[in-house]
Amino acid sequence: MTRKIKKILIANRGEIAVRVMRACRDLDIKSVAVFSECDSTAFHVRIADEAYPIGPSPSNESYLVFDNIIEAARKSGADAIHPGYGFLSENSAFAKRCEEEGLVFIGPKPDTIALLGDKLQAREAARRAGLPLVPGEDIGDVTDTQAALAKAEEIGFPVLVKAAAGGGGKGMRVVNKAEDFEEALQRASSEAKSAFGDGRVFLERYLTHPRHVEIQIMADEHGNVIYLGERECSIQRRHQKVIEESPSPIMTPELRKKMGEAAVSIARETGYLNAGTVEFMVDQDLSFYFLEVNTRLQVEHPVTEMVTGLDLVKGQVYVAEGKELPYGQSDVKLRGHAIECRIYAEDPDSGFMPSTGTLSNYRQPAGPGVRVDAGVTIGSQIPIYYDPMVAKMVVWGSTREEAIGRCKRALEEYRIAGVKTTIGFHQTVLNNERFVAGDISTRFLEEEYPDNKYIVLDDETRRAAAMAVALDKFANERRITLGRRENQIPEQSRWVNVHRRLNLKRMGG
Ligand code: MV4
Repeated sequence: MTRKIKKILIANRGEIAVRVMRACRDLDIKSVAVFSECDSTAFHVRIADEAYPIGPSPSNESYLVFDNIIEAARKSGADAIHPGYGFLSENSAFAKRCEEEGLVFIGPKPDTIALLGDKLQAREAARRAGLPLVPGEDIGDVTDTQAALAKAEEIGFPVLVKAAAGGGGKGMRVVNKAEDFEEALQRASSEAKSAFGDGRVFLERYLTHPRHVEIQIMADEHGNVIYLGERECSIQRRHQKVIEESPSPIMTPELRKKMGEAAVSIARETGYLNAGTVEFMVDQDLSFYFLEVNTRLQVEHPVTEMVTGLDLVKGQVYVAEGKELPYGQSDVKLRGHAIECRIYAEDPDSGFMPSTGTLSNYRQPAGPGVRVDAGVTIGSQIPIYYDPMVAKMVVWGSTREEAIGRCKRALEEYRIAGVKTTIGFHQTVLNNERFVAGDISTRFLEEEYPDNKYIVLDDETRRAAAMAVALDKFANERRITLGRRENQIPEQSRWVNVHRRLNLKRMGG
């Protein structure tokens, strides 16, 4: 059965609300924004066809309140709700409420969201579907420490205690030796109990240097389930992704097929519908293990869009209308390389503290292979209430090397004033030798930059450096014209030298 969606309410804010609204325009569907008090003039409100207030600034009084969102949907006459990511996107009770109200929830069925939100049930579903799992055990009764310790010994240390209701790194504890086990187990369980109201935990053998590689999937009501390649997301700090790319530097066609088919298997096992992501860890020897399934459109979805040429949000709407996926597995061809930098309003020089304020200047990069998904524009306020990500800068190149080059060029073009941003930090990582070689793991940032010691340049210094490089290049070109080729210095070392000079100057040297 197909149903035509004519108007979508976007139960979100910022760049993802804008992204979904753009898809609505492309599909000739009306869009409805909702906004909290501090968001009344926000960019997503201006892009929408209509907009409704849903309460005070704190998200638990606005973007998270079922009734307020349902009421806005009623008033506007929307026939569907897109939840974006975060907020209510993985809330099975909200998806159910939408169904009860006769609204299409653009995402999986409530039961699938509930099942995969429970990491123990997700693990069992993965087992049934034949996915590779890290050796592990359920801890039925956390008070039976003897039995739990026996399980840990059997798995072998180091073990990781994970909360069943956790995910995304919440409620995890590494235990290196038997003596530390009992305390870690009790703490993890009571933490999970107070954070999620669910103290169930399980154990897994702890992998010390895994890569985080995830597979994008898409499923329709007609039994079609496809995978759309992978995203490498190992560059993260404290479970917050910083840079994502596709393809993964370690991927081979054979491994992609194996991981893709594994992702499709768990989707079939759980009756999955719409867009989703199956997360895996990949070890140094290229063995891979199931982690969890994210039942939402992810922040980093544009990376997949850039290499597949497909519009995932459009696909989500098609599938939600009950239509067949407009593309099959054989239509999915990966072309070139995409890299995403998540630009946060955070200060890398003070432990990545959120930096709030008004954007007194805002200018985005553009040009070949550059896409910016932003939730802000010049004059926008960065409120304290929500995630401080201001934009995603995504670049495409025909090779990884070209993508890295364009990424650096685009970061230099960025102009943001009024708040501190992570742009300088991204530049540091993009110049890191190990990153350039693709030699990364989830430990990359802590290993390369212990104690948050990044060489981060402020906007003024970056601009001065860019000008100095340009001057240097100009001078060099003149020398070349004059035939003095011995003066040519490789681009990389020139850049580094200019920074060194500027840093010395700044320090009075
Ligand atoms: C692990 C692991 C090592 N061994 N499980 C973190 C978030 C959640 N999705 C699972 N996570 C991990 N599970 C075992 N058995 C290491 C992590 C992990 C991680 C995983 C993906 C991306 C970033 C990470 C950062 C730290 C730890």
